This record gives sequence, C-alpha cells and structure tokens, in this order.
Amino acid sequence: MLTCGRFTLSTDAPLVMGIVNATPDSFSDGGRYVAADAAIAHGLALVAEGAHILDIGGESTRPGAHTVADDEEIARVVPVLEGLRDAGVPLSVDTRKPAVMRAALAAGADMLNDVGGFRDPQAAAAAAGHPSCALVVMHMRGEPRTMQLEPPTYGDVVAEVRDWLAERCTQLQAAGIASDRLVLDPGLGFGKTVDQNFALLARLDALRALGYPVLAGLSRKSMIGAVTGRPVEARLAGSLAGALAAVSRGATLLRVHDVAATVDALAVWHHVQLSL
Ligand code: HH2
Repeated sequence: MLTCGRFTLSTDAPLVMGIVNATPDSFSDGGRYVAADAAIAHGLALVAEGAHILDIGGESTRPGAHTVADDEEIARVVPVLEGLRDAGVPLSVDTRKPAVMRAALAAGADMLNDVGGFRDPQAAAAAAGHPSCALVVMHMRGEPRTMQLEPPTYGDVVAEVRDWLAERCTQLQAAGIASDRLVLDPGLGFGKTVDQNFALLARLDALRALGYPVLAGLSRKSMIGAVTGRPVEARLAGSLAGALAAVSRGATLLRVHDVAATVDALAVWHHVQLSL
C-alpha cells in the first residue's frame, strides 16, 4: 500500500501516472498545455484513458533546461491542481522547489515528485510538514541544466543508484516521513548514458529489493530513440516495450505520456501474470 494524500493506493498491480506538462519547453509536448484550461482538459482526458495518478509539471527538466522562478512555476501549477482536484485520482506535482511544494500541498496535491530526490533540506521539510503526501524520490547526478554535459561516470551504476536512494530514504524517515509514503525512481535519462539507463532498467529488481514501490519514467525518452532510431513523436512502441520490461522487473508506477496504450499493454501483461 502507498499512502498518497487523500488516497491509499494498492501496489499489487502496476499504476499508470499520466504526464501533464504545463510548460512551454518540455521535450515531447512542450507548449501544448501551457494554458491552465488546456492542461486541465488534458488531465481529464488522461483520467478517462485510465490514468491512476496525474503528474503535473510547471518546469521542464529536459537536459539543458533552464530553471523558472518560484512564482512563475506556482502560477503554472496551482490553477491546474485546482481544476483537477475532483478528477478522482491522486495529483502529483513534479517540482524541485520547496516553495512550489508548499503551494502545491496547500492547493491539494497528494504527491510530490522531486527529480532532485529531496536533497534540499527545505524540500524534505516541505514534505515532512504534510501528514500524508507521497514522495517520489528520484536519483539524479547534478542538475538538469548541466547533467548531460559531462559524461557521467559510475563504477557500478545499479549499486550506486540503489545505495544513494537507500540513503535518501533513511534520511527522509529520520525527518519524520513514514516509509509507506516513499516511492523510488532510478531517474532514467538524468545524468546517465544510454547503457547506464538500460543497465538500470534491466536491474530494477535491485531497487525493488529495498522494499519500496519503484517508478520508471522512460516514456518517449532518448534511450528509446537510441535503440529504435525514432524521433520523439514515433517512440510509442519502444516506450511500451520498455514499460513492460519495467513492470516485469518489479516497477509499480509508470510515468507516461501515452496513457491509453500503456493501460492496454499492462492489461495484457497483467492477464498473463494472472494466468500463471
Ligand atoms: N522524467 C521527466 C520529468 N520528471 N520525474 C520522475 N520521477 N521520473 C522521471 O523519469 C521524470 C520525471 C522528463 O520527462 P517530461 O516530463 O516529459 O519532460 P520535461 O521534463 O521536459 O517536462
């Protein structure tokens, strides 16, 4: 079970997190849903397609992206949260900023998704100040603006990411956050080479062994483009294959752009599991 704000989610079957990017510059859908109305309509459409969670973002984290001011990000995210509050699913906010986290929680967010892994003590404090929001603790080296500029070096990428996440969880629990509020994420595409991303995907079971639900975010990413040779708008089939590889290795949450197709793929995968 995952405690997630107003909700308690069963982690027995995979959950689909639909992406709502209220940003002008996200890598695959930037600019399409900047207006709050468009983002809200997109979120409702994703729920109708079967999304179990919506992840609302007001700042792109694509490699090279520049950071936006707190006020600007809050102005992008809060109206969308308010408009989706009665959509019937938990609302996650994708942010690294403590001020945005606090504003989002005040506006009813159920989950905080921090690509910085709550390294900032103020971010951890913002989460700890809420009694029940879930936290997605993602691994990232450096920050989005610079993370792909220097080739990342790891000895054993799987062990290093696992140990880093385990340490973050220990610290967050010491800050008063119960273990049933935590989700781990290897941070595919964040300061990692294609080979490192695939090593992490292949060994998600090593993260799952820490005992927390695992989230995989690979939808339309360049790791899919690297092996299929496809541009970002033609990566659905590759993304679905990656999604099924992730759940086969223990991932519980999939962060995706293409909700309907992912829900169908998971339904078939789940039926196979039930038929064993
Ligand atoms: N990936 C992106 C953004 N946020 N959060 C988590 N927990 N895991 C991820 O893998 C992840 C994430 C990048 O994807 P997208 O939101 O489509 O693009 P952008 O960051 O450019 O808005």
